[in-house]
Amino acid sequence: MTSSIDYGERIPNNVDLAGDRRLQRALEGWQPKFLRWWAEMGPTLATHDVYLRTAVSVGREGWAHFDHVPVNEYRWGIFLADRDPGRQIGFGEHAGEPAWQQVPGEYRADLQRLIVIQGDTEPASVEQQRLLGLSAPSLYDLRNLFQVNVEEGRHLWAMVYLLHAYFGREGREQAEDLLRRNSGSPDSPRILGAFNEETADWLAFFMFTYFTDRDGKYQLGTLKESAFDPLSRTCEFMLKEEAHHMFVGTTGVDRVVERTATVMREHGTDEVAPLGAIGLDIIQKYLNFHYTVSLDLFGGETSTNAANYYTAGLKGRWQEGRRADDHKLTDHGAFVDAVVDGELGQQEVPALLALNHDLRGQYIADCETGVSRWNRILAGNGVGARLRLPHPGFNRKVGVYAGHHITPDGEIVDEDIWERGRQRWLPTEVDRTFVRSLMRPVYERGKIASWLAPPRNGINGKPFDYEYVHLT
Ligand code: BYC
Repeated sequence: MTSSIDYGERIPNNVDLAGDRRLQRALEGWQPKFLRWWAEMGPTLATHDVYLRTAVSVGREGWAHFDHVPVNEYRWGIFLADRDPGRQIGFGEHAGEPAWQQVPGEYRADLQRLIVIQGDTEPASVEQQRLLGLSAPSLYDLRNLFQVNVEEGRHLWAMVYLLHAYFGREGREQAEDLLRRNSGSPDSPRILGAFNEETADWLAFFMFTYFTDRDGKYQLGTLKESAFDPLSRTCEFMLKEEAHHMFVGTTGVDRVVERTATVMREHGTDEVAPLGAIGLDIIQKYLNFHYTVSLDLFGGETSTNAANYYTAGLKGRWQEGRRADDHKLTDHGAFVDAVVDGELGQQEVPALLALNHDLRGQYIADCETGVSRWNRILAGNGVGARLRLPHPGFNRKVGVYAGHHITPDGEIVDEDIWERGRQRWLPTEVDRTFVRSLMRPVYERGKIASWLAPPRNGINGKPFDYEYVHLT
């Protein structure tokens, strides 16, 4: 079943909103609040227009349309992947039953919670990134920032649609709260820790889009397996958009590393700061920070919440369909990281309890691929130093490692030693101030900041020196 997107509507959608007047009116009531939030909390840099991608279809071929559009007039809409009428539940106690088109009463609270947590991250990231346009290293990068921002806004719409369409008055109240909480707010912060941290500079932005957006990829991947079909179809389409966000992170860090390595090679020195590049030590510290706060987003290593979600069919595993087991896991065991008698080790627990750990393991393996890429760039420039992922116990606030002091090498130490190491392992105020000092905007066509290599390709076949953004 293919449903096209109707751009004649006030809210573009492929869910036949016009056929449900009540829902349409409710969402049209939320729309001006979203736009007000966007004006207040969205990108601060004023632009005339930006070369943006807009979804025009959810099919495999040609789903996106590129054009210059004023950012405030971006057509945020509601797009679900096509419905498979024969879809069956793939795991848990309802495995083999038809996927749900409505929310079963007994799972209402849990499903709503998952949707709210997911929804909360989307506007949070826009808030975290709102000042970055003021220091963009090129028009190409500025365009990518806006692309990520408008799509995170659309992902908020995706979750708000589900709340309005399936969770009644409570869902509508939750949708309001998604605009009321703000990243870093002392009174009403965002729900998950990483979304209350500042994304204060472009190195942080690239690390965030590499590590934190990648958590998004994995969480959305598990929700795509959900028995609740509208959630599954929503996440399937979000994942398509998400790929570009990770591209921005992967190639962004590539380009920082490439520039640093080039300067090191050309000048035969590790001291690249006076030459306007970012030293590998600072890159490693940023990596350590963003990786570890992103690991916290997976929750505890053992989780009864995760077990209950799985058994109920609400949240599956990454690529559930490819797992060669019974998809119920009631008689299985799994090893999870643990601190046993003061030593780092593993502990066997029922597999159902270990699902956060399972997902985190998939994520870590994926993160390794980025590090290998960046190390190939270093090697290619004849630089001997290497980047690496720190031990998963380093700098953790959630799960078994929280409360322990663990070094990036995976050694348990006392608090004093850890605190003394902190400045070697995590960005200091001096590091951040230095990085910020490099963040001078470059808005001239085809030009780029000193600390970053240009991209290999432009967007949608356009060259790097294309006029991606018209400033006001
Ligand atoms: N911060 O049973 P546990 C994205 C709480 S990113 C604060 O281990 P569970 C994006 C937890 O709520 C993807 N609290 O946790 C990226 C629980 O509280 P209660 C976002 C935390 O539930 C970039 C208690 O600790 N999507 O899309 O198994 C840009 C016990 O925890 C945290 C999702 O996360 C934390 N980090 O797992 C834009 C998917 N971790 O119940 C977008 C939906 C745990 O005791 N969420 N707690 O009061 C979930 O699947 C799960 O809720 C979590 C936590 C994986 C987050």
